[in-house]
Amino acid sequence: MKKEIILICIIIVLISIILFTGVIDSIYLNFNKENNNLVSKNGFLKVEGKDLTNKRGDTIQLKGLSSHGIQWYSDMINYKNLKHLRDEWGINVFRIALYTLEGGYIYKPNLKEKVIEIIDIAIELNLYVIVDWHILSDNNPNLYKEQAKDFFNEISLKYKNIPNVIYEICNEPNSGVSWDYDIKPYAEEIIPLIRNNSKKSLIIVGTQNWSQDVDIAADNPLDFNNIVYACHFYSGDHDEELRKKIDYALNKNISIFISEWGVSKPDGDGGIHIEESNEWINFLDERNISWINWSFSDKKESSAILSYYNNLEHYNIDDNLSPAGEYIKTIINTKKTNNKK
Ligand code: IDC
Repeated sequence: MKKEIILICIIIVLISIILFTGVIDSIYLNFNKENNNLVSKNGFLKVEGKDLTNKRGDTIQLKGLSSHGIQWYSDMINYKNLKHLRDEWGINVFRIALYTLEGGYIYKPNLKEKVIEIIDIAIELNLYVIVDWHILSDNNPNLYKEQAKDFFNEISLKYKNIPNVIYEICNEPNSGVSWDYDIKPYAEEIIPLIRNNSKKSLIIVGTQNWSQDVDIAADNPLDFNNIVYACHFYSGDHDEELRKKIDYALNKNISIFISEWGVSKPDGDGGIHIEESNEWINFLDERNISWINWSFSDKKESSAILSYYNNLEHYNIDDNLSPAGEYIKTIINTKKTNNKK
């Protein structure tokens, strides 16, 4: 009798360990082919010429969503929702937009805690996660360079050698800020600092003109390995002209990463542009270029993928999609989007 009780206790303890350590999650992942693009299978991402590859050198395409500014829209970023996006939508990456200004990190340094919380959820879920230093109205990344250095030093030390974490060191330099004289020198200070802590981490570098002039970066690339250059577009406005810049850059053998794009006009609103978005997605799929959609939020603007919501307790993503959300859900896990043109 005693023996049986001991045996039952052991079984209960074992079951609890399995449930609480996420072993079930990883067993599930091992059997689920769709999830081959997650971190446990791919490890540290590497750049080989224009290609983004996994630890074995096979090309990989990341697809996922960006938060809106986490100083405003972070309630929806939790374990349950990110797991849903991973399992039902097929995302393999999530981007955390840490605004510097507009009530962001420069005013509220404790937003760092929120960043850490989201990184930890992403790691638990086996997702790649981008820590985006979201400069915007502060045009020039050098304006808050000292804060950026402290921030990236701390985060890359904390997540030393963790393959999930990708660093985006300046969202969109703009308004005349130059690649050669402003952004490149900034990157040359921030990159070694991150790499001293975590030498294999992938780093995304914003480019001049709201992260569009990737051709200029391609003419004067950084002298570091494992760097991808950010190109951002909004389908309501950007088209062939920008795609040509991407092809120019790829021909110069640098790697391009769409760390932000939206289905709307560049102001984040003004309707959704499906046909133009399909054209873009086909272009990116053909070139295996990774992309992140703006934004996982319920702001009342066309680019937000959730419709405005006021009952967070019973939140269910798929019942609350905006037209942008309905569209993004259909394209995120399909290699080729039907181009009706
Ligand atoms: C927009 C938001 C909008 C907000 C504005 C200013 O969608 O709600 O009022 O920022 O904070 C970008 C930027 C991104 C913009 C987005 C759409 O990286 O912060 O978000 N956009 O305008 N670059 C091009 C477009």
